[in-house]
Amino acid sequence: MKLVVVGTGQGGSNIADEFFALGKWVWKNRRIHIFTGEPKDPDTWGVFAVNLGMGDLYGLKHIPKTDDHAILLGATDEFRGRGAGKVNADGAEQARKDGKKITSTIADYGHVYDADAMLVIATTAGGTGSGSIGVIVDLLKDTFKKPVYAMLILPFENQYDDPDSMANTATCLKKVLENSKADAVFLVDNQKFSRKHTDTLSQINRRIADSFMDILCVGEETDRRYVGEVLDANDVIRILKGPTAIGISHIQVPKKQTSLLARIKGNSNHKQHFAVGKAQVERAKNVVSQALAELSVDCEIRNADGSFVYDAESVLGLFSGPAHQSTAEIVEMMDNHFAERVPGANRRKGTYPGRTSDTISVTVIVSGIGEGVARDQINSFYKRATSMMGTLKKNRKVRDKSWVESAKLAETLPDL
Ligand SMILES: Nc1nc2c(ncn2[C@@H]2O[C@H](COP(=O)(O)OP(=O)(O)OP(=O)(O)O)[C@@H](O)[C@H]2O)c(=O)[nH]1
Ligand SMILES: [Mg+2]
Repeated sequence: MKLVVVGTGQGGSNIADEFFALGKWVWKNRRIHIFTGEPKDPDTWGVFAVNLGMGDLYGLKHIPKTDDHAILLGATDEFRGRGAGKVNADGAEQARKDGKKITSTIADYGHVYDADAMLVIATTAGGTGSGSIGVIVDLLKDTFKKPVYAMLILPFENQYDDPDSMANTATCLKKVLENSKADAVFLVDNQKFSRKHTDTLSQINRRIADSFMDILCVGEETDRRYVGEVLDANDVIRILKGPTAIGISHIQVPKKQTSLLARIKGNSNHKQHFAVGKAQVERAKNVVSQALAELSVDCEIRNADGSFVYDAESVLGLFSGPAHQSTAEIVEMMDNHFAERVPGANRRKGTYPGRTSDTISVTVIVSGIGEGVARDQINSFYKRATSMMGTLKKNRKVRDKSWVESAKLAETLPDL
């Protein structure tokens, strides 16, 4: 699947930069190109960073820091490349004012005609990214008429009591989920991606981008040795709709025994062979369950007895592993597991055999999410923001009033 990627705001641009790094890795190691542009010339790739802050753009490691890929908004306005300072209405306004600059840069340097889809990424808690993403999504949809996906990075738990972060997150979600032309919205919870307190943002960004590796590669694979049950760009595009989560899980498996002794032993003992097959399926089943647990945002419905299911329109699973592990039995197991866990959903499945010799991994995408933890979390952002904004307004009024009282006490003093 070939993408044009646009990161907006600092976090959004950093993640787009990490996608660029991933693109370099898969080109070098797999000879697969996942962006538009000339594969051998990264300066032409369709990956862009949009920002109000010049400083944020200088932090990029891979996206060229030139006018053709780093798009600076508000340069002629009062912002002068300083950022939106957490006011996302300013982020939205500047993206609207500079809309032509955004679309013409992407039209001139994005090779959009080659793209299967466009992905716009932003964090929700800041000003620039959270304000501009909805505007940019709409601009791209209107201009290029391609599938446009948004990726929203939700705040860490320790930001839940910060009024600015909540107001920005809630207004961004409202715009992108309810009032934008995005074909689907990937929800990514920063908290879920930070496994330890010591995790850095760049480690989190890398995990986010890496979740997309196999799903982007599989349809572009041209080496026939690695083509399994094909899952191409259209299979993915057809299921992506509304709120969406992606998850990936890996496990190391023993390399296939190839020594003469091992082969003689294996062939002479069918019982053992059968046991190994069963263990293989069991192991793969754990990876499938783990991929659901590792979704970019929690979205299960938890039952009272501790079990859980998912409410979604579609679910897609991609099994990738050594060729001898990608058996029909394993694919059937994956499909049955999804049928059980995401009842009533449309199911798509594919395999990507042989690209790795000692790792199996499962990528899962759940799209058109309905009831469940994700929706509860979004509702809670809306409620928190509404209540915090109300409290801020009330407190401001009380404070202003108290200063009026102070000014009264000074009334009879001489003016300087
Ligand atoms: N995953 C991830 N999260 C980030 C990153 N940078 C910032 N964040 C988170 O996103 C929130 C918003 O920060 P930024 O992305 O810098 O905000 P911005 O869009 O540039 O907006 P302003 O700086 O307010 O104009 C922060 O509070 C962090 O929680 C990043 O590189 N990766
Ligand atoms: Mg910023």
